[in-house]
Amino acid sequence: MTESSLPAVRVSDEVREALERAAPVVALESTIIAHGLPRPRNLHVAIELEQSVRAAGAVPATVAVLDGVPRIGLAKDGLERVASDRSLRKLGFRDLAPALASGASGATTVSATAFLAARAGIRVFATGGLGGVHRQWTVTQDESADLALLARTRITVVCAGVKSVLDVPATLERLETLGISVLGYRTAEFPGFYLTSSGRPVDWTVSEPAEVAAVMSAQDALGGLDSAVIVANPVPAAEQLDPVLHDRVLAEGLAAADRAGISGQAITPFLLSYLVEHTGGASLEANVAAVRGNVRLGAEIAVHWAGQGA
Ligand code: PSU
Ligand code: MN
Repeated sequence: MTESSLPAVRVSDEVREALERAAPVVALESTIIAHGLPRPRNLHVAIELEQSVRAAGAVPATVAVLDGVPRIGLAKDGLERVASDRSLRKLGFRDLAPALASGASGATTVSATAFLAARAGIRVFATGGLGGVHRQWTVTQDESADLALLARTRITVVCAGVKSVLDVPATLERLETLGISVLGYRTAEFPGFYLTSSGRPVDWTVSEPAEVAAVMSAQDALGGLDSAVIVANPVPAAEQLDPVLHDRVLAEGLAAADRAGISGQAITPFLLSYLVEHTGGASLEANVAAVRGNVRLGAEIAVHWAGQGA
């Protein structure tokens, strides 16, 4: 897709040329950089992720909105801005039109990134964890817009599941209801983000990037399936958070949030920083390891999808 047919969106020259050649491209989100990882580590991770996509033979397309312009593919100064500008908003897909109209800048969540990437013709997207159904959903009705957007967007998303601060079983039920395919990558269990397994089964397991590309081809051959395929890729066992520590600290964090009367939007940042602090930073290392693995796998899938796999 060219800029002229997508006037509101600026696709970098490198990404546009890759798409025109049908070369492998991997979309990357920016919320994880701006709001998900501490500074200055976030910039180092952002740069490393792009390098790892290139090393695998694909072109990285980090997505963000800068000064009212959705950007697909950021140069170094764009990445630096996303990593350092504390005024950047967090933009879901419903925020895109108001952000464009007002000239706002923001990092894109999974929903906004998947929306923009798919519009530009990018089929593979790698991230850390998806948003999902929050604990206390029956009271708050808090469910990430990621799920609704992925229900109507034909894109393959590589992730390590959803964070255990969410309601994992409820999220899996919603994925089923919404018709989003879930493939365990070399696992029959849905990953637990910080943990290799959430303990919940998945219905389908694939073992190679080429198998994911085959699922994508089958989706196209069927037609009319405008929903996402999730490739659920566990953090390697050697790099996961110690499950005993995870379960203990999460339970303590949930109890602490309850005592402090924290609920709604505030609970996720509270629990995430509680986990980082009370695991001595180990949850952050597991988080980075998970993202790293997903981006590497996303690049391999994109290479196979472009017909260049071995
Ligand atoms: N999960 C993570 N780290 C993140 C996010 C999710 O482990 O940074 C971000 C993603 O950008 C995701 C968003 O799309 O949070 C979901 O936010 P919400 O629940 O507000 O939709
Ligand atoms: Mn929410």
